[in-house]
Amino acid sequence: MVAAGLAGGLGACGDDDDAGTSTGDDAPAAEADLVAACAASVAVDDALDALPQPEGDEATEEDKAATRAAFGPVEDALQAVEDALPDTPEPVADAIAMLRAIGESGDLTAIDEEIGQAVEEHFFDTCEDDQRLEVTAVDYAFEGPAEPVTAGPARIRLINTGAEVHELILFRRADGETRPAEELLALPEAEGGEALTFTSGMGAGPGDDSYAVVGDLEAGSYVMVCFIPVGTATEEAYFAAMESGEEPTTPPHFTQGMIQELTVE
Ligand SMILES: [Cu+2]
Repeated sequence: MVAAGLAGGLGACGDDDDAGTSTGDDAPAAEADLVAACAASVAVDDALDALPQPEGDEATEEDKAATRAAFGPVEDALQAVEDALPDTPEPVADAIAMLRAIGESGDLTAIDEEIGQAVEEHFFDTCEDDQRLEVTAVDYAFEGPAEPVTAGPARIRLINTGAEVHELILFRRADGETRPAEELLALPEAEGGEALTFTSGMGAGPGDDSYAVVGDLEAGSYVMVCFIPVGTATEEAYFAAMESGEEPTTPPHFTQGMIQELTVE
């Protein structure tokens, strides 16, 4: 299971000291088009998701070549963000510079999750016209999001106010699937994968937030699940346990109540 927000944070290795700053001496200041910028930022996420992903922890030369060859739509979307925000705010400029460097190297494992989260936070805060879903994680339950949740693009913010690490893994039930979520999660992997499709994931340590964007949240029946083992108090402990490869000795949070239905209309 992937805890996107957490997993990425660990692998952060792309130190970008040369983050782009807009020069802007030669052109008159153009107006920012926030609606276009917000839409373009969702298009960036969609285009990134559509890239071929490296199989292992490191990108092979073949992976890198495939990423470079498929990077065009990402660059188009980045350009649209820049065009919409002529005076590009720093978190956005940092993310654009990072992604362009990846477009050149083709190394998708160089994504810096801190920069990624900073730009998602920026757009969550400024894209007031977008559907924004706020979910609070406590020990051991989800609170929110406010309903109704409607189909289309959605920005998700997970706020961890608990004492343990939490994640929000969002699955969509297959159409016509009516069994309870607990039953579906207990199925063998192949069968469970047919009943529940991974839609989005994010994770945060105690007191932290994390963000994710779903380009097109389809109408349907969803379930939010936290798989973090009981007693995981820090992100360091979480990653150490993941890397050890050993089975957790405590049950996952969803067995303690951290599982919630979500209907998208
Ligand atoms: Cu949890």
